[in-house]
Amino acid sequence: MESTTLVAPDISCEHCQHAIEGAVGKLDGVSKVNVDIPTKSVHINYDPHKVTLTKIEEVLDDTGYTVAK
Ligand SMILES: [Cu+2]
Repeated sequence: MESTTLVAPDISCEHCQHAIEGAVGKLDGVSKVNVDIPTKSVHINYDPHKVTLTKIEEVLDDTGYTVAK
């Protein structure tokens, strides 16, 4: 199990939090996703054998929250 923190500058409110937690949380291999609104960050625990970081970033992008590099 790996954990990572991604920053998505478009996170601004609880709606964003719920949208992200719903979209990323339903990915196979993601065991935990927590959005912190003040820091605009997404903490994710995932199994790299089941889901890649690239895939997670794609889902965030599709949901409207592009990850800052
Ligand atoms: Cu919002």
